[in-house]
Amino acid sequence: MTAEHPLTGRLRKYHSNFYYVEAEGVLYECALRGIIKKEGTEPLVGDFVELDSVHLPSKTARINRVLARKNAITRPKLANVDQVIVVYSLKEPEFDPHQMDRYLTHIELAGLTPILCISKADLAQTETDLANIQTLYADGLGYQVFFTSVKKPESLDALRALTKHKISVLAGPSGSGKSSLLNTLNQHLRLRVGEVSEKISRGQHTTRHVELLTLFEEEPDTLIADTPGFSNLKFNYVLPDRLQEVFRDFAELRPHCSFSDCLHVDEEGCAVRADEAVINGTRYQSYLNMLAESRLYKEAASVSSQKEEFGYKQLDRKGKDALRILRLKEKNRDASRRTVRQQVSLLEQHDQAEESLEEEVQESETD
Ligand SMILES: Nc1nc2c(ncn2[C@@H]2O[C@H](COP(=O)(O)OP(=O)(O)OP(=O)(O)O)[C@@H](O)[C@H]2O)c(=O)[nH]1
Ligand SMILES: [Mg+2]
Ligand SMILES: [Zn+2]
Repeated sequence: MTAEHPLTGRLRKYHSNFYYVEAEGVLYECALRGIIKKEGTEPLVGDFVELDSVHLPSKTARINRVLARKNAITRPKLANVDQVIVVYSLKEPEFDPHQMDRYLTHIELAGLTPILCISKADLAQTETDLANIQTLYADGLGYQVFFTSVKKPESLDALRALTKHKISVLAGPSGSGKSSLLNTLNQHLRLRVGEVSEKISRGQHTTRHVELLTLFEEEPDTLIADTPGFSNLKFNYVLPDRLQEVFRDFAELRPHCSFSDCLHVDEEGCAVRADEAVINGTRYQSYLNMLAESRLYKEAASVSSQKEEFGYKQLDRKGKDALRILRLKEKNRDASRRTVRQQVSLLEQHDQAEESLEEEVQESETD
């Protein structure tokens, strides 16, 4: 390494305020150059970074620069990813199509095509359990769907083949069996796995950090990220038009809607709604739930940009009115459901709690 050719590597893990960077076969424990923190451009696991102050004997260095990334996902937080595999168990925890749709949509919004792994297939009571999922997601929507069980390691073969020479991420709820899958692919990994009963009663996460792992020494370009489980993905970061765009269910009919900005709810001349039988009812309900969050986001965004233009007082009121009307609309649609506003705020609280989880764990581990 010279001044013209500084050492670069890939960030594998962030833990207890240290960044672990793999460069030329060595894992360096790295601190971050102050300016990167100041600018708020901290690297994500999967990022390529430039190192300085490299000290080989102690395997320490400093991250001097974060190189441009080709993509990034926010939950779990990773950069430069080739594919995301959503691991959702058939049972324990019970398969939830609305949650699954949230994961799929979140990944599509990041510009990636999700792959579905339905784990714990050994817990299927009837063949129909599996067939229904296959019909909806594979035959209907064209996603790749794999059914796996760690009790039948050969059930992982097809999934394993798909990960070769790629950077893959396992995402999904806590307890769905992400770490167990990796342990089954390579017993030497010995990742911690949890007890389902414990998780349900205590809301425990077994995996605490995102980590990019080399699955097999002889295949250094195959990397898989094990990640902490999460749920309650919210869609208050995306505009409604973009949301409907990634919903592949609408792809064929969308061009025939009368209005180009149709959101396929109750607009006149909507081709998607013209024949209710065309779109799966469960999927459509998932869409409506996400759309409600996305609309709130749009309202809030437009109010805050107007505030900048026209001054605050007047528009504060306008913004509150907009939210109140939305709330009422939602209430009318389903009186028994919590208002979307409340849902969003609950999700925000949940998210903050999850984000502080890593810090808490780090603190308790260093105690
Ligand atoms: N019956 C059955 N149980 C499984 C299977 N895969 C995993 N489990 C069990 O599910 C539980 C949770 O597995 P983990 O691998 O810790 O789940 P995880 O997704 O990594 O969870 P987090 O790290 O908290 O996100 C463990 O008790 C596993 O033994 C499977 O294929 N079949
Ligand atoms: Mg795990
Ligand atoms: Zn439409």
